[in-house]
Amino acid sequence: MAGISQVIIVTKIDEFCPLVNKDLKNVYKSKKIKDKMKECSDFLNTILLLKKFHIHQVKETMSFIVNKWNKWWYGAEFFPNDWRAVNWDSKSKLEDSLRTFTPSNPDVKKLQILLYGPVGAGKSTFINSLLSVFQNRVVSKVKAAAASSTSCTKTYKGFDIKCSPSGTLPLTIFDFMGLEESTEKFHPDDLKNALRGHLPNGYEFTPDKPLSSNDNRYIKNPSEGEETHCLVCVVSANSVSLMTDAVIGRMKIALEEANKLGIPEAVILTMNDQACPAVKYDVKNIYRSKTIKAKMEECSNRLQVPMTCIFPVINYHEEITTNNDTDVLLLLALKQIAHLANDYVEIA
Ligand SMILES: Nc1nc2c(ncn2[C@@H]2O[C@H](COP(=O)(O)OP(=O)(O)O)[C@@H](O)[C@H]2O)c(=O)[nH]1
Ligand SMILES: [Mg+2]
Repeated sequence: MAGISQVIIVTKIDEFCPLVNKDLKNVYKSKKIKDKMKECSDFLNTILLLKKFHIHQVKETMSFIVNKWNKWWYGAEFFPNDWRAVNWDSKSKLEDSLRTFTPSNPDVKKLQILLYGPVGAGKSTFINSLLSVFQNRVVSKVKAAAASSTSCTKTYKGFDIKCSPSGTLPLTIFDFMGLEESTEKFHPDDLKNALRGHLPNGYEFTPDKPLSSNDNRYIKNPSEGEETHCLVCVVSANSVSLMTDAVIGRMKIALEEANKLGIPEAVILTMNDQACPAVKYDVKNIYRSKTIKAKMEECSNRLQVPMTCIFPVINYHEEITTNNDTDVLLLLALKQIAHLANDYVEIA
């Protein structure tokens, strides 16, 4: 049976060591402090160091304690400040900016966003989460998988995001069939067809056969409004390290194809609540968690997508009500995607 957790708080470390008195950051450089900790650890193995409070050092000391606490409690290391600035009070401003967004090209009524990525990464749940934000309730319109081995999505379907009072946002999000480890349930040429606007909304995938240009469902001369304007890869933070080279390779082929056509790309990193317990506890920790930044960097390296195009979110996956902080992260990601897509359709 696990015993009651025990901690030693070592106080007055500034009085004890002049080096620490000069600068708190020296705490783990000081040999004196280390020796003292060794003495304590004969009794216990969890030690928190505390500097005697001086009013002008309260903030620094508090952040030091909070960081130690997070490391001890969640196993999560934190940056002293958010490394990417987020205004958590900006929800209604973000919602308004998306509601009133107008594509810069009059021939494009709705920006076409294509979601792509491994089965179970959270593509369908991401669409449900965006629908939820604008309806202020958790929506489950798109079928999401309970277990994530095979794709629930068998049809190429575009979703509009309802919002009041204007009706829908000026973008359509297409849920593409999920990438599977072994056998693919769609032909790779169908992805190329989707990027170029040849696939009709509602098209049903066939594993070994792409939509032929002779098929009457094939859109022969897609208008600018029918092409894909942004390719969004959806990846789970929880499994970014576990993705096989084969899956990464297929995602990179899609990204290269988009690149060839000049279509911008973005990555939605989901399941950050599973990747870092401190983020599950409080969404606002997302840009302070070193774990999440490392996941984003890994994603950036493996997919060769810049960090500026990677957006970590938490999807509504078990909640029954929406909340401000989760909404803000989802809205920030959607706003950036809308801007990337709009840059593509903008007439020079
Ligand atoms: N904890 C957590 N679970 C998620 C998140 N996003 C999706 N899920 C769950 O992951 C599973 C697969 O999601 P789904 O949207 O069907 O993946 P898809 O195959 O990419 O469409 C579902 O059980 C979701 O509830 C997230 O951000 N956090
Ligand atoms: Mg799906």
